[in-house]
Amino acid sequence: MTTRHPPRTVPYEPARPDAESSARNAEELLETFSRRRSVRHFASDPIPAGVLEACVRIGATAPSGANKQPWTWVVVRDGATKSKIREAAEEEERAFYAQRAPTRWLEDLSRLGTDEVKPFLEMAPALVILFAQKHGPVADERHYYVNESVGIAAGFFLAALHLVGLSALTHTPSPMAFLTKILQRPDHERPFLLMPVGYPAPGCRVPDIGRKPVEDVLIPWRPTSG
Ligand code: IYR
Repeated sequence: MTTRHPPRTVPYEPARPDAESSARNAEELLETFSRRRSVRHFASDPIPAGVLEACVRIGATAPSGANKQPWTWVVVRDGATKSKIREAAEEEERAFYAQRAPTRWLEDLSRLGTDEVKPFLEMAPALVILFAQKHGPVADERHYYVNESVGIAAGFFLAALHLVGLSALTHTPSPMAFLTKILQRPDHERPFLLMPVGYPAPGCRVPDIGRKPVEDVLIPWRPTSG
């Protein structure tokens, strides 16, 4: 027998800006987000107290399948653990760049200038490791649309970082099982993203790459008549 309960509800009537402020806000946010870049060179400056926790909490406001919130965020700040993570990541990355990566993939990466050396894993003041929970702590608590949910949460988190002036890299050394081990996470959690977070190093440079024009990504659908 399935048990279905009528949902409990609360009022939701967020402030609604007038059309003009909406348009202005949208333009300003577009400008702000167009300036966001992934960073691979971090200053060692600390992150002000409370800021990173607030950004994680913003990430954790994301919508998720059946509101299961299937994520765990681990924040690493100590040098010893950062060094362990760097060492393990570089071991995987050496195998990737030397053997695993197909030529075509290496070609695509060449304009980013990435290689198997990952000093940012020690330089950044914090590493945020986002884990996706395949199910709840007890296996019969099911989670739904886990990748979609955790991906949206990561997006919220990255947006929050940018809005508070922090930078990050969405790093995916592959495979990432070493993070489960080093950070002592249970088997039902799978490492999803490793994000060094901090301020760009003085003189930081990023690859000269751009975004696709809107015409290439947005189709304003017009129904055809008949
Ligand atoms: N994980 C490797 C390779 C890499 C893959 C992609 I796709 C990138 O956009 C960047 C890097 C690394 O981190 O170097």
